[in-house]
Amino acid sequence: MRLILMGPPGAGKGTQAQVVADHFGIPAISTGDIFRANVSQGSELGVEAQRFMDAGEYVPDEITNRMVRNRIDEKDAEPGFLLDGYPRTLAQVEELDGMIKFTGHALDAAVVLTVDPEELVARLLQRAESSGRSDDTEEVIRRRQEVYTEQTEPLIGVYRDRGILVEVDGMGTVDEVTKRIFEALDVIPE
Ligand code: B4P
Repeated sequence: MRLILMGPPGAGKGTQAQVVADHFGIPAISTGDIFRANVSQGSELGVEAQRFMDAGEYVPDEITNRMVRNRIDEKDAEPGFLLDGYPRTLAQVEELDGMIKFTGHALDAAVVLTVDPEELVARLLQRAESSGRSDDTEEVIRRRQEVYTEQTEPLIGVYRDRGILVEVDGMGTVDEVTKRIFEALDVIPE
């Protein structure tokens, strides 16, 4: 099972990724989490990534692609994986195509969570109260939304054209959204 989970900042990707991945017995690979882990370790990658994340910009494709390639090469990802927050640009789509082709498999589905814009900001501002995330300020949240609209929204059409897009309503409680994701993926064999 090879899945990607997409959606604007605050749509619930990170929240849903682990539950879905656990269900299928595959690792949830979150580019945001890997970047944040590197930032807290003070690694070279973390230092490089932090200035982009703090500004609400995407980390350059070259850095992100290399990081995902290394992660997917790990043994636990052999049976499959769920990518949370990757790909986010057309260049990343192409890179992922290459990685998946190399495994001799195909991408099973691209799940996109849709949430009203006002709800997205409300969720992230609420998270800001406890997360300590430097990119959860109102100004940076707005910039993250713009970047998503410019660079990531076009990817929805790409996966729709390939016939693997699964659109899920991300409004409502976490459990309601999880249930909808499983219903939508029900057609895909485990
Ligand atoms: P991410 O960590 O992916 O940040 P995100 O888009 O905000 O998603 P996240 O998973 O954290 O939030 P979620 O929607 O689950 O990326 C952070 C940064 O890393 C990017 O801005 C970029 O700089 C960099 N980056 C990451 N991937 C990259 C890539 N591929 N290329 C380049 N750069 C990259 O949840 C948000 C909040 O909503 C949470 O508090 C959650 O509890 C809450 N929530 C979730 N579901 C809810 C529900 N149903 N009801 C109420 N609240 C809910």
